[in-house]
Amino acid sequence: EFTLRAYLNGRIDLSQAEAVAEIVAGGNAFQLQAAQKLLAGKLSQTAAQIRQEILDVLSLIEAGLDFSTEDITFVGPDEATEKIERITEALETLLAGGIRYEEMIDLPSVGLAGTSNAGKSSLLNALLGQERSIVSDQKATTRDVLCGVLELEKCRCTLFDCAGLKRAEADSALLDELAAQAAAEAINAANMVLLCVDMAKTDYSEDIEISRTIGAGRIALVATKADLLDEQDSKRKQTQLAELFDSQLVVTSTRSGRGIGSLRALIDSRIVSLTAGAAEAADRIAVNQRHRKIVAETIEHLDDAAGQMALGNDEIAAMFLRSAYEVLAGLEKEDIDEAVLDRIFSNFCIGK
Ligand SMILES: Nc1nc2c(ncn2[C@@H]2O[C@H](COP(=O)(O)OP(=O)(O)OP(=O)(O)O)[C@@H](O)[C@H]2O)c(=O)[nH]1
Ligand SMILES: [Mg+2]
Repeated sequence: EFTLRAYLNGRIDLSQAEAVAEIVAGGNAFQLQAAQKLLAGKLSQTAAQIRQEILDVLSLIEAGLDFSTEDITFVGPDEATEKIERITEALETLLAGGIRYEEMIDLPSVGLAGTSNAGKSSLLNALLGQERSIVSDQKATTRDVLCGVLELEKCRCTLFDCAGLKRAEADSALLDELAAQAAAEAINAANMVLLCVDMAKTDYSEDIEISRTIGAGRIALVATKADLLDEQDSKRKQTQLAELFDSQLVVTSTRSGRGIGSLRALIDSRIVSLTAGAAEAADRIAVNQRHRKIVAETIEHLDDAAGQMALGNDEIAAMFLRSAYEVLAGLEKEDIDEAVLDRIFSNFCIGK
């Protein structure tokens, strides 16, 4: 409501209104920075500058048309074509250098993997601080993939729980198979995987097989149920697991709360470093689908203008340049129809 009013009263332009929506949805500090850039009107400024350049060429061509009977040349066809091409290049750079706004909004995902009964659902609940997933001592309790949003110090991500990953067995029930398949698909798509291994058990062959299918790059090894071992056994087991999985591990217990804070910190730093590319992206302008469409359409008109100019059709070239100018103006506020407005402002929720 307030953003819409600010826009309608001409206090902010459309790309700035979209930046407000982005700040509401932003998942981490980098996304926020990029949105703030947009809010500062950097996209509008760049577009305004480019529009001015279009206007400059257009006025030269039109002046030539006005004085076509006289022997004055304001701009030669080669020079005009070159100017138009330079403008096209600037727009292409804007598109290539822009970060995809939609990509920025997607939260990174972290999955809990492991064998059945490893303590995945308990860990999901402990990390989220709510009883999101059913916990029981029966194997294969969790069937569906379910998730929650994990709010960390530096970033935000989705955390999901799923069925245990296991080897396909000839006699496994259909429901078990479907659950394992859904889990495998979800884990495959995750940015980071918390591989949960039960500290209290002795045979880790299945766990090792699972870790191989996931691939070391995305895994963080989490030892669960530490409260079931005394300190000495726990130490011994830690060394054994670190060797077995060739990895550092976080020791946790959802009963005592041990390691939950460290695990949150680990997820936070991993996800932040994963999205580190976004840090340099913060220098770039966030460009959403609407902006990209406008820029691409402007480029098309400019190409047509350059083509016509080269053919000596100055009048038609001027017409295309005018269209390019008008389309690009759509980035801000001129000639925007209701439908576009509705779409932009429907992204806002009541109360925000
Ligand atoms: N002592 C102890 N028991 C735990 C801990 N975490 C989980 N458990 C128990 O381990 C059992 C399995 O826990 P779940 O969280 O349901 O395990 P899961 O990996 O989600 O199991 P599935 O959904 O069946 O694959 C339950 O009986 C839990 O109470 C822990 O930190 N300490
Ligand atoms: Mg479970």
